[in-house]
Amino acid sequence: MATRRTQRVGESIREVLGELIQRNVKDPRVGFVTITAVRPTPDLSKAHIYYTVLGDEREHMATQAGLESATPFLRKEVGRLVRLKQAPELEFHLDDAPEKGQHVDSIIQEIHRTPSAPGFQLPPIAPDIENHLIRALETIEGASSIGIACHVAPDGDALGSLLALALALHQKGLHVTPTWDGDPVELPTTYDFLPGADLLVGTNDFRPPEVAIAVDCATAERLGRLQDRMKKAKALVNVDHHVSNTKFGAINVVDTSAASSAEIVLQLISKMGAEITPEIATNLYVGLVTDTGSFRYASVLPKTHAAAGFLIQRGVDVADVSQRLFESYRFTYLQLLGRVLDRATLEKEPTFVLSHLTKADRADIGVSMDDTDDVIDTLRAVRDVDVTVLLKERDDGKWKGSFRSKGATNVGAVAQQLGGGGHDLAAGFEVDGPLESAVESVRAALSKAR
Ligand SMILES: [Mn+2]
Repeated sequence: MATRRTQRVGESIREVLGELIQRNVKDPRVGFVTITAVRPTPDLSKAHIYYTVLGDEREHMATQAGLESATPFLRKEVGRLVRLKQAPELEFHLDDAPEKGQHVDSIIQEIHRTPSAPGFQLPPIAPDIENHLIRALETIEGASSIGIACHVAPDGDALGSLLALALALHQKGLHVTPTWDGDPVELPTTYDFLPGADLLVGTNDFRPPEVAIAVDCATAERLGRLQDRMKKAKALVNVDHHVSNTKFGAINVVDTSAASSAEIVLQLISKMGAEITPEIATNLYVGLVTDTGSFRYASVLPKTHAAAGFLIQRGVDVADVSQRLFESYRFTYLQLLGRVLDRATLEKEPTFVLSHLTKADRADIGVSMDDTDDVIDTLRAVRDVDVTVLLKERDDGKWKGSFRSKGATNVGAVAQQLGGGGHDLAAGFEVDGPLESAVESVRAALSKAR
């Protein structure tokens, strides 16, 4: 299966190789060569080069010999010009397809079908969770209709898990309606490349299904307006990884050792016997990579990476996904970040990094409150400081605060003191203005926490 990345690399190699052979290979044995196709292997360790050359069989053989002796030079140049960390091995094949019909394509397909390595296995799953998984499968398999919903304001794990499961059930010929409480049910810009969005149904069009599956929801409340309709199903299956999960389903496939719901969905889909297509793998990989902060959080275990390896082997274009997720900010985001960084102060007693963003800033730069979500991730990356606070002025003049902790302070508890809530490491709250008094409230709450 050629992924977009291998396709892109193949095209680049084809471009530079044609030039190189024409201009830099002086070997008189080499005739007038036209590169017809370049097929890199999925791991890019090798590229099969297909070419045609004018002349008879003797001239064909002379060209092949000439190209083979020029291969070390060509490989080095290709690596340099295509900017690959490791230049792929080049293997030249005379493409006599014009004479022999379509056979080159079938040869190529054959090459890519042959597994090159024993393959990554699915990571292990605890026996008790596997039991719940099997019960879930038995319920799902006989269902005439399956409704799946993730939580409101879905993140990468919610969307990736939802769409992967929907694609797999669809593949098995089951009637599936995936959705969430959204207005409208449309993929947020960051995730608009996720495959399977055509299966989504609107929140209002969702009817109580025979079997309902909630994904990535710690509580039934996270289903928002869909809660009642999901509960009306004959069976509600709860697939999640949150420690705080309330086991609200009739069947609860809750694995708190999983770093993402996507890993549990992967187990479910595999047990179902569905083929893990590149589309399904991409959705699940997005769930994994977003919920683990690109594999940086404490929740990451060997089995998390094993799941990633398993998915990459099934056709995830890692570079493409990373770029879309993490390098696709609009320029206004940089302007926003500039202001926040410029204003950042290192507060003492208690120690924390503080910055703020006003309503006027947003109007000035032309961004919405949603666009400011990721700013705190840059602020928090400071050495030897545990707590970071970002205050954002809302349209009504109140300050919306975000806390981040690296572990020494339970900012969830601090936020609670301020009437907010959240987790130990990430929490939020709201305080009244003006800025100075908002900062004082934060300082007071943080002082009590230590
Ligand atoms: Mn999650």
